[in-house]
Amino acid sequence: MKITALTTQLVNLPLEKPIRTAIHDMRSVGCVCLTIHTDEGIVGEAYAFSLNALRLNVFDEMIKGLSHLVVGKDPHYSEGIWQSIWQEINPSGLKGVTVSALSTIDTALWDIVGKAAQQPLYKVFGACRDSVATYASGGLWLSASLDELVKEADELVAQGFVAMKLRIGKASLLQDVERVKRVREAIGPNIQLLCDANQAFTPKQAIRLGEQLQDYGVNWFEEPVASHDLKGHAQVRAALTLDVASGEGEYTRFGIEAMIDAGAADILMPDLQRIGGLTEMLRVAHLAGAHNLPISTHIFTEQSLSIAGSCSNCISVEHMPWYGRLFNESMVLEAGKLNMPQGHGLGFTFNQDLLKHYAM
Ligand code: SMN
Ligand code: MG
Repeated sequence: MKITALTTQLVNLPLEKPIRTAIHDMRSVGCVCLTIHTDEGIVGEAYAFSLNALRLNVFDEMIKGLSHLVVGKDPHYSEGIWQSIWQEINPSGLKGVTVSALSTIDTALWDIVGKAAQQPLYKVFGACRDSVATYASGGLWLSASLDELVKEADELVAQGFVAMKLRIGKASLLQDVERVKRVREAIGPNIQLLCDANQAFTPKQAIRLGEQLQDYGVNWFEEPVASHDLKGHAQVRAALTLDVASGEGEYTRFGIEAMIDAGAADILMPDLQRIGGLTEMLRVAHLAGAHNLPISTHIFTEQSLSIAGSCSNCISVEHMPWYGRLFNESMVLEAGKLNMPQGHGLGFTFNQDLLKHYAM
């Protein structure tokens, strides 16, 4: 089998309403939808995204600028292609948009491998489960009022979620505590409540707040401090019994390794676009496993399910509904868990009508 071409389609998916975290202001998500074509008619599909579709062309150019290392190759040589791209991007940097382009190509290659094997990818990788825990992440934003938070939390429970994530990082500790309290009262003691501070705090602020969050049965405290402050993460982690989750901003196994070495987190959260595709995600999952650490994948829900289905230390995937519109197939939530897709490859194929509708 030979790769014949890489093509991209750029879309901008509007969000229902503008939303905020401590550091993001979001109105839409722009996606570069990549299709890798082969001489046997099988295609591989994956996407990279940028918030509000800003600088999306940079991602597009970076992906297309690697075509010469992909076209003409057998897609089963995913490891060889990964290494040749890694070498090619070295002068431009081994973090950032270069790695995002590598990630997108790598993930699309694996989609082809699964389709050629006529198996869902989690079985190609070596399956360990057929469904995985998830948590609702598409609500409870920092921009929501207290009443909106309670309403959204009720809705998420009604949709069948047994875990959900609240963004924190308001101007005062009291406000954050009040928001956590109100959501906990709304959902009761049996639903997991995760808190994501999106790097809002200094280590001392995070420890003061974390001590109070513990009283509300918060199940993890995500990115309590600046993502690059690994020492600060470790201080927060040592001071609290609450689990610290972090790692969405890290690139490749080298970024995750630094977090592990620093003792920065109890739960590592690799992001498919930043980590280096499914090839590197597998490496990172196994690296974490070697240190007895769990991972929980960051966004990219559909595209990360094969990791959750094949890495026994992957405890959950983040349920982010933003990208569902891209695909013909839908994720299936049952008893609070997401089923592994049974389609061949990634199991999610681009909906061409949608891509045309939202084309940039
Ligand atoms: C997040 C993800 C994507 C965009 C903004 C914020 C957040 C998360 O950190 O973990 O879901
Ligand atoms: Mg986060």
